[in-house]
Amino acid sequence: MSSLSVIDPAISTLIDQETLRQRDTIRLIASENYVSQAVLEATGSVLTNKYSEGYAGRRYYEGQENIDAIERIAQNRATALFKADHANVQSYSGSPANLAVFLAFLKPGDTVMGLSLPAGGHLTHGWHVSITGKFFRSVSYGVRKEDGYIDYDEVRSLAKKEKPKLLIAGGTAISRIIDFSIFADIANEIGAIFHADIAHIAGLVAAGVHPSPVPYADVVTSTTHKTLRGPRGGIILCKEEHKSALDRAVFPGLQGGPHNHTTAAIAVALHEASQPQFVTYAQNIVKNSQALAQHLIEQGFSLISGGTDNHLILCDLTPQQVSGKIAAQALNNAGIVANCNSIPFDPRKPFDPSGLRIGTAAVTSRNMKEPQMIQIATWIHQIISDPTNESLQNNIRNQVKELCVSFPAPGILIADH
Ligand code: DSN
Repeated sequence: MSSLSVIDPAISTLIDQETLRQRDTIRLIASENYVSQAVLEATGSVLTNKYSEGYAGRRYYEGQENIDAIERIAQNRATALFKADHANVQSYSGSPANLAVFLAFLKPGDTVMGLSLPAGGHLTHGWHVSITGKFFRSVSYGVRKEDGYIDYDEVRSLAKKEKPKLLIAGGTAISRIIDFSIFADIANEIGAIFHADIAHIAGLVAAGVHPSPVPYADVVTSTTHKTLRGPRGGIILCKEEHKSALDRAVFPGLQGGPHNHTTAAIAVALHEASQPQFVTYAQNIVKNSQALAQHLIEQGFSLISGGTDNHLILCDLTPQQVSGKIAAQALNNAGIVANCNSIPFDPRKPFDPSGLRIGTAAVTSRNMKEPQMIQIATWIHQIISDPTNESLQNNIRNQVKELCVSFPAPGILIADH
C-alpha cells in the first residue's frame, strides 16, 4: 500500500477514483489535457519543499543550487521554443500572469481593451467581475454577429476612440486563427502595449500550427497545461526591454516563492514540446478538431464561425432547443466531458448558456483520430437529441469506456479495466 493510502485513505481513494474517471471518459474540455508520466513525476517531487523567492542567482534563501539550474533550464527552453527574448516561468497560472502584465504596465484606472468574455475572451482581460475590470477602466471588443469572427475594423476604431494603454488579444472560446500582426499595428497606432494571451493555443504556437504572436507582441502570457500539455502553471514571454518590469511584477509584485515543482514540470513539458513528435501531435489536434466539427455540422449542429482552425469548437445549441448546461450534464452522464459556454450575443445566463465548448487536445493525446471523432460526433448528436434518456446515456457510457481501453491516456498507468 502506498503511504498516501495508509496516511490519508479518504484523499487516496478520491485520487484513485479521479484516475479511473480520467481513464474511462472522453475528455473534451478544451482547456484540459493529459500530462506525461515525466511531467507528473516532476510535479510530485521534493521540489515542493523549497522556498526560492527571487530569481536564479539572486535569491533570498540559501540552498538554491538545484533550483537555480532548474529555473534557468525552464527559461532557456521557453525562450528557445517560442523564440522569445525573455521568459518568466514563475507565475502560478494564467490569471496571475495576466495580472503581472497589468501591474507592470498600468496604474489603477488606466484603460485596457480585450475581447469580451461572452464573445470568447477571458475574465482577466478586463471583464467587470475581475480585478482587471474593477481596478481598471475596461472596454471590450467583440466578434461579428453574422460570422463569429473578430472584426479587426471594430477593434481599430474602438481602440482609436478609447485609447487603451493595454490592448489584449486571445481568449478561451475562439475557434479561428487570431491575426496578431493586425493587433500589433493597432497597438502601435495608438501607442498601446500589445499583450497576447495564448493560453489555449500555446501548444499549437510552439509547433508552428498557429501563427506566433512573439514577433509582434510586447508581452505574451500563457498557461502551461492546455494544448502545451504541461503542469498547471503560467509563463510570460516578453521583449528584452520589458523584462525587468515583468519580472518585478511577478516577484515581488504579486507572488512570493515560486512553485519549484511546477517550474521543473514546465521544463519537462517544454522539452517534450520541442520534440518533432509534438509537431505531429499539434497537427493532429487541429485535424481532429476539424473532423469533429465537420461531423457535428453533418449531424445538424450550428458552430460559431462555422468551424474551426484550432483545437476548439463552440456549438450554438439554440437549434437543438437544449441549454448548454443540460447538454453538458447529459454528455457527462454518458462519459463525454465537455463544458457549457456562453456564445456571442447569448440571450441566456453564463451559468446555463446556449453553447457547448469542445476541444480535441486531450483526445489527441490519447492518439484518437478521425474515426473516433466521427463516433464522438454521433454520440454527441444522440445524447443531445434525447438529453433525459438515461438508458441511452448508460449504454453510450459503456461504449465510451470500451473505446478508452484502446486509447490509453498518457500518465495514467492503471491497466486493468
Ligand atoms: N478555465 C480556462 C478555460 O477553460 O478556458 C480559462 O481560464
